[in-house]
Amino acid sequence: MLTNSAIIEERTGDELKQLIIAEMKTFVKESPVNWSDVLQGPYYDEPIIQFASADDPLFGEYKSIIGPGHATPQEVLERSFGSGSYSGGSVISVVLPIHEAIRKANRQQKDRASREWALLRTFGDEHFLKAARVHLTDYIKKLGYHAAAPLETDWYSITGTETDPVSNWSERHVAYAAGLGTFSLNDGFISEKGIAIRLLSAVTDLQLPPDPRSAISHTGNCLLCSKGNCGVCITRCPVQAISKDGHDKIACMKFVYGQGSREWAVESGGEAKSGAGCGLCQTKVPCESRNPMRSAK
Ligand code: B12
Repeated sequence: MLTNSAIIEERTGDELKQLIIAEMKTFVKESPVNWSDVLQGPYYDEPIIQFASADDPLFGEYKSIIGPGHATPQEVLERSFGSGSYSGGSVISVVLPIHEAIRKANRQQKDRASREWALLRTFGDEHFLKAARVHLTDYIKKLGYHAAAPLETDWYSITGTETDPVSNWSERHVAYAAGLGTFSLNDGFISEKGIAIRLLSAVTDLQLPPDPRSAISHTGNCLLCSKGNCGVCITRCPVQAISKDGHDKIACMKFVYGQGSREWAVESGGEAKSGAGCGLCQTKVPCESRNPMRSAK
């Protein structure tokens, strides 16, 4: 059996990427946290995993695109492992496609999330994403490297919840940097497995070859933004929070995490603090489970 240092020394960067990808695919397939007895199925299907360089200048640009508080990968590593410890690294981003049965249930909905989507919000989002972030960083540590998942740190926060909610580590922007897809009209992230997904990420000092970004713009996978011929998510939104001009985050947030949503979460078997979510703009839309621009090109 190879020791951890032998695993590192004898493998190329691409082989190490494949090890991490295989580890996360196995975790998603086998973790009991990714299983609902109530739904008799998993929350998520096989993930897509890609990598960005920690030194990608885009992370610096996010200080103006998102806000000055958005952390760079260097800041993530230095906050966890000490200032002056930084000498490069990688950002790992994971797309988790939502299982078909949960998407199908939400497709039938017109006014609020389905019971299945509400259960996903508590157990798939809050419980499983946490378990997967911890698993990913633990695995990299076992390989002998530092790793931190920003959403598991004590400095991670969401501010401006009354006016313009914004976090200091945006999983969608990280996924964009790793070449996993683009934003949509409604702000959602459209990957090759569509928009009905969840995202997680971690930063490591292990230097791995980055994946390329091929998107023509930051909204390149959105049919309406790219070809002007969609807008189905506008009609799906139960609170008219989406228009051709974009996404009203406050109207969305009040509905998605408000009192009614919390009550529906509990009634469905989830937790009040998670809310039921909504996701109507992510189901029964052309980008639900694929990149619609792939077939439209
Ligand atoms: C705060 C938050 C919300 C807020 C605000 C959302 C928002 N747009 O910011 C509210 C409460 C409204 C919300 C709602 C929902 N959320 Co939410 N939310 C978050 C959270 C915690 C932070 C998001 C954040 O910081 N955004 C930063 C701001 C700046 O991003 P933005 O406004 O979207 O970005 C725009 C600009 O940056 C712009 N842009 C301009 N110029 C440029 C240039 C470049 C190069 C780039 C890249 C971008 C760019 O493009 C973007 C789109 O217009 C993340 C988890 C995380 N930490 O990432 C989950 C997250 C974004 N939410 C998620 C989900 C699933 C939902 C809901 C479906 C609810 C549910 N669970 O059922 C709805 C969907 C709303 C929607 N249509 O996007 C998923 C996203 C899945 C996806 N496919 O996109 C995330 C990633 C959670 C997760 N771990 O998977 N959410």
